[in-house]
Amino acid sequence: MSEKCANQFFDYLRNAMNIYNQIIEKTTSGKKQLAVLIDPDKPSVQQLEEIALMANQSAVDSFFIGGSLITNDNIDNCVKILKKNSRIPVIIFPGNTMQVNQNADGILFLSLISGRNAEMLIGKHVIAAPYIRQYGLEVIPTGYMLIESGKPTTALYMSNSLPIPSDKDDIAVCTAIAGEMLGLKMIYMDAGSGAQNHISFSMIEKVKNNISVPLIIGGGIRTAQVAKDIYNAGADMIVVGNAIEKNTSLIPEITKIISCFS
Ligand code: 1GP
Repeated sequence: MSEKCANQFFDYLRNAMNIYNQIIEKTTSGKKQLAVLIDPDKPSVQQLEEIALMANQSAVDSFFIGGSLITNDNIDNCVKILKKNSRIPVIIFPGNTMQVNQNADGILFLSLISGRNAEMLIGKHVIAAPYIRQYGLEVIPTGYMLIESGKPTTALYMSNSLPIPSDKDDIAVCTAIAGEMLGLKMIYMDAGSGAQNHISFSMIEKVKNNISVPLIIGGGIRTAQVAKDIYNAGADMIVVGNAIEKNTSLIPEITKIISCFS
């Protein structure tokens, strides 16, 4: 095979297998998705290996890794352990520019469209862009919306932004529509890690009915029943962190529910 043909073949494979294409393919075929959120500060090597094993057995769709405030320099180590123990895509879910990691598969290029903090809308992105390009990470431009969830979360405090009030479905809908119009490829509505209340079913349903890009829902999802209700409301993907850290058997419980949708 000539070098040109080989390059074309690898480009084809890269495009065919990229993370976003897989998310779109699953979303359009109605397959619900689960992302397991790893806070790099928390798990031991043994816990990470256990989560990876459980995720492999249950066909989890993605690992998200990152956090609004990280106090240990452990993200690279976590990415490497996940990559060593699993073929599930590892996607950076960055709380700030320091979390960009060259060993991950992709990055949610989050613009905090619910807030009016210019740094979170575009400022951090300017700083991170050359590194992300250099690392060759797959970039998934994502409209990130923080929703009020009972008490202030770390995400809210660290982002220095106001959340969308939990009962203002119209604001959420208009924000998501604007995000899609700006060209963002996914909408991620987050009640924040450890949220007291998850996002309301009515808000999820209304946003889903008004956008065509995949809808991700996270924050405060603690049981398989709530996961099921959130999928029913219209989420294409849910993100679960804290509850899985406490109880890894929630992974197969949720993927069992997903199999009922397929
Ligand atoms: C937070 O949506 C994620 O950004 C997950 O939240 O840790 O509450 O599951 P939890």
